[in-house]
Amino acid sequence: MSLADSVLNGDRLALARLLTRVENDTIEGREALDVLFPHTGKAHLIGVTGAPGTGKSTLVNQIALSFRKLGQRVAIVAIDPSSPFTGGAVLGDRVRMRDLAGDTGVFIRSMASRGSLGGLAQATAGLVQVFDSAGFEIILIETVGAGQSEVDIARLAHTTLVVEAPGLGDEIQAIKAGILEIADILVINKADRPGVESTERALKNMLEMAHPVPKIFQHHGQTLTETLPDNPSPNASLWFPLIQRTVATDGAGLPQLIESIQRHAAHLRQSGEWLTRERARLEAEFDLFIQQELVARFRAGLPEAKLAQIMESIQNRKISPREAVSVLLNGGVS
Ligand SMILES: Nc1nc2c(ncn2[C@@H]2O[C@H](COP(=O)(O)OP(=O)(O)O)[C@@H](O)[C@H]2O)c(=O)[nH]1
Ligand SMILES: [Mg+2]
Repeated sequence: MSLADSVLNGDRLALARLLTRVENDTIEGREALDVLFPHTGKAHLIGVTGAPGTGKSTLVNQIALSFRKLGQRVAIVAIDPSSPFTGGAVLGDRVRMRDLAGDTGVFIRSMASRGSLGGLAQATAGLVQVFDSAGFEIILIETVGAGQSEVDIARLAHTTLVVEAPGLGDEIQAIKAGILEIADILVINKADRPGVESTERALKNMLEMAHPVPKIFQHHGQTLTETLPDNPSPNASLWFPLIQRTVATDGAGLPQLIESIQRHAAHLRQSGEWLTRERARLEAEFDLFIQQELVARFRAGLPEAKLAQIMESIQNRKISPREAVSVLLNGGVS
């Protein structure tokens, strides 16, 4: 039986093996993904991002436990650039081991972050497809909030949680608008710590700047002050990010957070946004493979000597890189 078939049959050892092949982008991994693809598209992908130490791993563990109580199967993909021997990663992982170990409804996979950001997002997408086809209904993806890779991974997720913690002060001010734009739910974790109020105030202010008042609410004849705090209704086509307080170490705020996550999923489905996002994601994946394949073919058909000659012309400023490609694609070098 092929690895892909074994995964579809619920074989955990085969699942672990296939994840490694997909992560390493082997031919066998790629072919298995082709076989598994028709079985994907069912899972709810939840991205959890934020600065190191905000409590993401602890929170992911709690979210996983909550969904397990609802009878859903949960996969966790943790992308952690930090050494396994330092920082909060180990502790978070230990928490996971203790609470989730032995539960066959849970599968945890850590992935070292790669040199190339594109490669990381692609590898993550592959792992997620494997879990999705293996019947995991909830897939949690933990990333350290550090820039473009988070934005790429958020594009992969249906629902993105951005985790903050009180007491980071200036760092909150320094959060790029980009990270706020990808947040569907802003979690203020460590709500047992002082400074929660001011953190929440700062986040609200930033949200209002990042998300200009949606016009749709005026069309519905409602005043904005009435609409914004309780928003969104599941039918609204726009989603104003929710702010949720949690204490991941003892589970406070978790039921409300889970409800918000489910509300967001319902919103995506009812508004049609679920399909729109999925289509955009699949199209991006399609584009990526076209690029990789065409570049590989083009370079393979270009003799070494010719490439050297072209590069020399480019370096001597006789022809621009863009012109060189254009000339090559239209046959022959002038
Ligand atoms: N006081 C408090 N500590 C927390 C909370 N959540 C996590 N922590 C602690 O914060 C540290 C970092 O947590 P971790 O989950 O590894 O953070 P990550 O780096 O964002 O994944 C650990 O010592 C956790 O026990 C919380 O809600 N309150
Ligand atoms: Mg962590």
